[in-house]
Amino acid sequence: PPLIPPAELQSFSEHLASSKRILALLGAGLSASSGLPTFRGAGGLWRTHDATVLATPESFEQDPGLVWQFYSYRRHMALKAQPNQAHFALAALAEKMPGFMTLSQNVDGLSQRAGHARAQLQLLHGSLFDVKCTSFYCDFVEQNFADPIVPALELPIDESDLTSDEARHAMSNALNAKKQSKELDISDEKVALPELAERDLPHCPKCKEGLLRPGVVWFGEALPRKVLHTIDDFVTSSSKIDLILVIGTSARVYPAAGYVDIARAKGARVAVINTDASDAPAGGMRKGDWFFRGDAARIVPELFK
Ligand code: BJW
Repeated sequence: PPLIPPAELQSFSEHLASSKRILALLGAGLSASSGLPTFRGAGGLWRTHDATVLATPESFEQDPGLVWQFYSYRRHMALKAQPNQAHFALAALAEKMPGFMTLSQNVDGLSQRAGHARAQLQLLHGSLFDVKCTSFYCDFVEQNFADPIVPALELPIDESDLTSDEARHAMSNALNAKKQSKELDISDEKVALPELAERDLPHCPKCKEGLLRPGVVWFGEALPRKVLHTIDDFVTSSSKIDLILVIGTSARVYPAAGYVDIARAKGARVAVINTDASDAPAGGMRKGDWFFRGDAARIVPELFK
């Protein structure tokens, strides 16, 4: 059977062709086929921890070492992952259409690496590769792609299947060990987590005191003000939004999910791309909406052909 029912593809394509103002709301499902796990459902556990519980200021307060291990692991995985065809298709649409704006909940950097124009890409939940000082008195923020960000966060390597010669070499040369990809998967609870002292965690190079934290938005925290303003401007500067694409997101986290209703209120038709037929936006599906069921990495490029 075709990936997308032909009649639906046609009605969508016609609407797309006549659209001038388009929003895309992206979630973790977009990067699923790049090998990065989603938050809810299968893969939402990191070791024994619910990923949405680790993504809170309370968890960081309680156990900054564990939370840094979680984020350091995800930085590493995101750097190893490659953008998929959907990331590239969205980047190409942005280039073609000045009235297109992407609202991404993803922190993995894959849209940027697919060449998505930054002015048309709003990062609602920050980035794994921003770090900021936690001290109230310090305003330090930077982009940081170092992997690991500090030596203590180096992934442990599996020495059991190395020869003793290799093991000795690997111990003295972590980089080489990485190349041999003997590193252990610390998302697996059976793998022992190295113990970390607070002084081994990333510290602020500016105030020399504060602990650094990932520049992502945790539950209960406000989204970046500049991002919210830019989206507000996009929405209010036009009397009409033609279409909102809701791609690979459970659309349950606010204020992100609220953009679906905001777009609808401006006349937008909604196209959902999701592997799970039950993951419609909170208000449910309406007449004129499309639900394209399947892997975003395969469906999105077809939709923009
Ligand atoms: C595929 C696929 C494939 C799989 N192809 N599809 C109103 C009502 C109720 C609560 C609130 C409200 N307003 C605010 C709240 C509180 C809270 C909230 O929304 N809670 C809800 C859970 C109820 N919101 C907040 O706290 C936000 N802040 C806030 O509101 O601040 C107010 C404030 C103002 C002023 C001062 C102070 C405060 C902040 C929310 C931050 C969310 N952060 C996280 C972590 C980011 C860092 C990190 O990555 O670690 O963001 S949580 C997590 O959820 C992450 C994601 O971006 C986000 C959304 O998840 P997403 O992307 O949808 O992933 P999944 O796993 O849920 O879904 C994947 C989907 O893909 C599924 O549907 C699959 O089927 C599908 N899929 N493979 C296509 N191959």
